[in-house]
Amino acid sequence: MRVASNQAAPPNQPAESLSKDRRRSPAARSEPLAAERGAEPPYLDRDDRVALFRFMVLHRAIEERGVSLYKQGKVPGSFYDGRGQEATCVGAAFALGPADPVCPLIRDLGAHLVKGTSPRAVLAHYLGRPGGVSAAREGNVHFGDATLGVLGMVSMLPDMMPVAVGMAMAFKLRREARCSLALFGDGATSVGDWHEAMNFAAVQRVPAIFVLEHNGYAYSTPSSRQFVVDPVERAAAYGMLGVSVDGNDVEAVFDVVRQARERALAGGGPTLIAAHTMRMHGHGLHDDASYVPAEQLAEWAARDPIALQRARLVALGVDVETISASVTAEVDQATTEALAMPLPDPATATTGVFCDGEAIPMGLGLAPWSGFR
Ligand SMILES: Cc1ncc(C[n+]2csc(CCOP(=O)(O)OP(=O)(O)O)c2C)c(N)n1
Repeated sequence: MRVASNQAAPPNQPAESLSKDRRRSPAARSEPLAAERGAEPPYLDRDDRVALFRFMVLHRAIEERGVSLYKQGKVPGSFYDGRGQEATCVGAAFALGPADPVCPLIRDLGAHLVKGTSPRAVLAHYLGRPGGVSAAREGNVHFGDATLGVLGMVSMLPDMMPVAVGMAMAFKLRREARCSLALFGDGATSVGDWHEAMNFAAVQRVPAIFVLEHNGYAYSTPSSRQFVVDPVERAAAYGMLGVSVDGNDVEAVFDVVRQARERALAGGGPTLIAAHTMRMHGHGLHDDASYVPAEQLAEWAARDPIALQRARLVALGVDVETISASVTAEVDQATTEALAMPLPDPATATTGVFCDGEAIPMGLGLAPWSGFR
């Protein structure tokens, strides 16, 4: 089910709020307007559809490299990836404006990348190097770059949801045309904070978007042993719209989040989006996911989000091999540079952990905007 658009499409953000180093200048576009594009999905031109594909490929390639480095003993701690869930985080982040903050989970590297975090910084973070995101002070997938509007994750159960609601409340009180977005797993929906955040957000009609990554398992607990009613149906009980979407279809995810954002900025309050997807690996590398039936994984493998977008682009005549090769080269280069960085000085271990000066403003439009029309 798709959300019906509730207003004419506004431009995503005023042009003056766009970062100078944004990925592409809207003025540089040669594509026709959406209304003239026929078969193309609304708001996405060919460049956008390619960008969505590239971000997903980059997400997967960086994590594959992370797994390899982890197995070589070069990544401290444990390692978690989002294989199979790339479309949900990439599609959701792509629909945000440059000043809209996002609270990603450990599975959502693509959201960091869309917001402008560099592969080099991510790999350096995995490797514990000072050049990593937030100087590699957190666990290897708990990171965020506040200047880009990406919040480092506290926990996924669902502690970032009240944080997203708080930010949205601030935007409402300050009358800023911004919204916040929180991503969380189905395990989070059984915890009290989730209900408090949903209720408060609906009562206050804050501009927040909640994206549930419904991957069927909370760690090893299948959804059937966690809830009887699909969590998306709870949205109505709180007084907000609940929408289900194919979480492996990056363009569909983009579209529901885009519409939720329009609604939020128009004062229509929060939206709960349930993106149905599959975690193709265990909770972390220490978990072999032997509790997941092989047939279930095979079914989802046949619906791989990257393969789906790839097929679309091939039909459009896009040279996907060249894109994939450029991603590999970018990750190779980023890995080389990250490995060349010195390990941190232990004396600096607590530097920057606590705020000892001015707080960093949260994503004041510095993030390169995806730039969809
Ligand atoms: C408050 C809190 N309790 C427990 C944990 C340990 N823990 C981390 S992830 C997880 C399950 C998460 O399930 P879900 O949100 O569905 O995410 P998935 O692993 O399926 O992607 C648990 C129990 C935690 N991180 N924080």
